[in-house]
Amino acid sequence: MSTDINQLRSEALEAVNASPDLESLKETERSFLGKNGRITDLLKKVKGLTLEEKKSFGKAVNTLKHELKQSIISKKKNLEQLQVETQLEKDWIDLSAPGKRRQSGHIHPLAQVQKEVESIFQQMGFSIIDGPEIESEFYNFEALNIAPHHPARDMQDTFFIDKAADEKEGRLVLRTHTSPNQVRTMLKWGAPLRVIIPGRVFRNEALDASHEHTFDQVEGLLIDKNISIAHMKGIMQEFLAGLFRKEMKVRFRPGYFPFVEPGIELDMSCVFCDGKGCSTCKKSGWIEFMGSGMVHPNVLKAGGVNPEEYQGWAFGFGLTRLTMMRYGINDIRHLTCGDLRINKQF
Ligand code: FA5
Repeated sequence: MSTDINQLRSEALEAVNASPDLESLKETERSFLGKNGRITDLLKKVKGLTLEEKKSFGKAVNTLKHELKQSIISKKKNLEQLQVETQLEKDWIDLSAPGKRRQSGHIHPLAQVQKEVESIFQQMGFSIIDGPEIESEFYNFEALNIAPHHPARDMQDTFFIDKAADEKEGRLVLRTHTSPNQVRTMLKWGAPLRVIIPGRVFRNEALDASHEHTFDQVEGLLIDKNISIAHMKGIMQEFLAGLFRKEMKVRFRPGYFPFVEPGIELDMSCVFCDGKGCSTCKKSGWIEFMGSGMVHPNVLKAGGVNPEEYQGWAFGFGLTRLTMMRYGINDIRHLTCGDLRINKQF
């Protein structure tokens, strides 16, 4: 009997010792001390023994039971401690390790300049208006005093949308300039008006360093009583000085646009040489900046504004070309080619 107990004892203690985790320790405990465990079975046998046998065998089994329980408790503690340590090891972070730099986007140079333009005009009381990129022939041409077969249509080679024509508004086109919004804005808000309309325009152009098929313009429109071109001169000088952060001069030349009369080309003093003459301004000291003029009475009428009561001026400049000038970009195609190495410089 005592040999059996000794044998069982070493098996039980060995099994406890060898349990690799809490789960298998529980299993070991069950197999020795559970309802049908091997030590429990021995205890059941004690009942049938003589008093003398009970004293020695019963005592030995109980001692074994107690010893095993103690061994299980201490093993459990060890395993729990081990579990905590493993978890800590898993969770360990090297706080001194260098961080991972996340790439963050930034505003495209065109959008940066547009924001600045909007902010300067807003400070002078202009509202910012948006208009559709897909236009009707009516707003893009007719309402702007450009009749269907007028040669002036050739000045802006147009992309037409392949869709049935609307009887009143004609075919759909990708707008060739932001000017259609002159009439749209007058029809919507009436006079007086003081707005700028930035936006993307499209022309079937032969591409080169200064010509894109898709580029941005900013339209300006001011309608009120007793308005003259002198107001435009003041506003544009103020605007350019705000944008380039130095005193700027402007000059007028005659220009032709069917929707203004008189039509004016506005030049600004060269930002690179301050009017002294350099290679950018071809030694003239001036840079062509925008088309403009007094809004034609036919355009005012198309916008529902009485030309006897109100007059005003309009202008349109290339935001893409302005951005090139602002940042010294020598090829317009860089701006929309999608190469991040270019955008990241600004
Ligand atoms: C116009 O588009 C007129 N709507 C401007 C206007 C508005 C005149 C109101 C009178 C009153 P123009 O075709 O010149 O005008 O274009 C205006 C500006 O757009 C140009 O000065 C130039 O800066 C820019 N631009 C024209 N074509 C291109 C092109 N292919 N690529 C980049 N910029 C261009």
